[in-house]
Amino acid sequence: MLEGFTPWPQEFAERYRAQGCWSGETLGAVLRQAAERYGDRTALVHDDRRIGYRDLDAWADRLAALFQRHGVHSDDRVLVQLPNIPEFVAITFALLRIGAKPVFCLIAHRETEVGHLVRLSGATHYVLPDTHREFSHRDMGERIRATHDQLRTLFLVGGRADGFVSIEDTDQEPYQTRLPDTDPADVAFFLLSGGTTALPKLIPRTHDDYVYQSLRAAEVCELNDRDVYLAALPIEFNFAWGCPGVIGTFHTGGTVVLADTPNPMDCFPLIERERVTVTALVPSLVAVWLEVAEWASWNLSSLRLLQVGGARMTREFTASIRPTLGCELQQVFGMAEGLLCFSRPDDPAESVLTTQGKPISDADEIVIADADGTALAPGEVGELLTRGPYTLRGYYAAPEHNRVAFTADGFYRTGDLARLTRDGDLVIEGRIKDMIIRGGDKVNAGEVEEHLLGCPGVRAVAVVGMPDPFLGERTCAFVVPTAAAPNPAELKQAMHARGVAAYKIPDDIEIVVELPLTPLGKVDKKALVRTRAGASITGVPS
Ligand code: OOB
Repeated sequence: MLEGFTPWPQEFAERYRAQGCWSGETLGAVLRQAAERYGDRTALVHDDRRIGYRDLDAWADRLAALFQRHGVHSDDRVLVQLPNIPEFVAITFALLRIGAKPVFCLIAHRETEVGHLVRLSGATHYVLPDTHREFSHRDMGERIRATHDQLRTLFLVGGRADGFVSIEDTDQEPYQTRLPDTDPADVAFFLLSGGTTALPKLIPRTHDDYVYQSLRAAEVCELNDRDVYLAALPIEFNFAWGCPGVIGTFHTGGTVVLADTPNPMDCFPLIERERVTVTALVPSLVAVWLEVAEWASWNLSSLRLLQVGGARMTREFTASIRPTLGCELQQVFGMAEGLLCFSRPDDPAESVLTTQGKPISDADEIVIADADGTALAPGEVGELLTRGPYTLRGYYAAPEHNRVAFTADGFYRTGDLARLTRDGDLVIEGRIKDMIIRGGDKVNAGEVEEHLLGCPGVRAVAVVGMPDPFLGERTCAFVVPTAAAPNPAELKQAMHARGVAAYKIPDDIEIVVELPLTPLGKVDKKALVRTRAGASITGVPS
């Protein structure tokens, strides 16, 4: 077992095996089996590239050999920062096959975030694109390597350069990696937490837990080998990777179509051309799809199921989806940490419109608790706590944080406020964690505050989410300056210069004389939101 990983207690592991949740299959084997079963059926489509299951499997093997040749070993952590391209999938399977642990970074991450992830994960290797959207990842990689001695090899996708290994340099001869004796109960890869603390944490996902999650999600969505899943969201996002996403589609032999962006102008032509049947979006993107669908003439009739999750929606908004897009809505409450709740195809129409459904596994345990941890009755709003066969038991190498993030009996404290309906459906009512859901991105208020405090001229700062008709929430920073007041544009520039991902730079910065305080002397963020929020929003509530 990887050091720093908190496994499930033995009693639970035995239970999940006995209940048939954990099958002992590894993720590397999922693709191998799909290649054996589905052969030349198309596994992946991107632009004009179409890759069959057998070819994808063989490609992953050649890449596994390349990684081994360049010193990637079992248990090594490898940062993977790539857009939605077939290489992402082949490289990840190659790493899984040799027992290395991919750490999924967002493509938007810059030096600050990537550097943090290198240190946190102890990564020794980094896979990156040459350039993406006019940003030189290669230059950023050089700079990060210069300050992180532990980073040994940088693997470049889509280019060649001195000091980098090109992933095109695989041997051509057929090669089949002997799947190493991977322990299915061990870490397969790492996801990033949206974060309840200032800096993102690493979420270890095991083979057992992720094979089960993606398979159950595929079953609930009734996926079969004729389904075509559009990966509109970035595939490093749990939602698009395994809920059921890419991995769930591979279980059932369907086809995954990779979109470059989730914008309708990219996705609608793909839906028409590839006869896409299923996709997943966050609410702020659904709003854009609905607008464009009103006038666009692409044929979207193949779409049978739209999964929507990641942020709250009003009933008015959910009710507009089916009439406009002509497909079923599935509400999804999910998190990189584990628990997934889905509404089901045969749920009553009203509960699909107004609830986030039920957990995908009978072995998931949910408790709604008050501030003292006492379980509340159905209908009462409290913090959502959860435990189950695919919900983590500890963040990677974070013992102190784990003491507060979990209850004594291993329930994860989600930081979400929720209630259960009489039928047992989950309804998310708000959050107690200090996080902003800005469109599809989770922005940690504390992290942005720390960056701003590091900028010249900032004495105190509070970052809050303000209602926004397009993003759901936008990030607003209230800054108390030192004697020389910085101007908002300079502050944004200063954050940018620190190498922070663009989506974390506040949308609005307001210079204030002081911050409101609670009776206990803490910054009163609720008061800031109450007094500053303008017109209330209609579509996507905060
Ligand atoms: C998904 O995952 P993360 O890890 O980016 O964010 C998790 C958090 C939740 O704790 C909750 O605060 C919020 O996102 N959230 C929702 C929600 N679904 C997630 N808030 C309200 N309503 C919902 N339906 O966001 C994610 C992962 C897998 C599937 C879907 C979403």
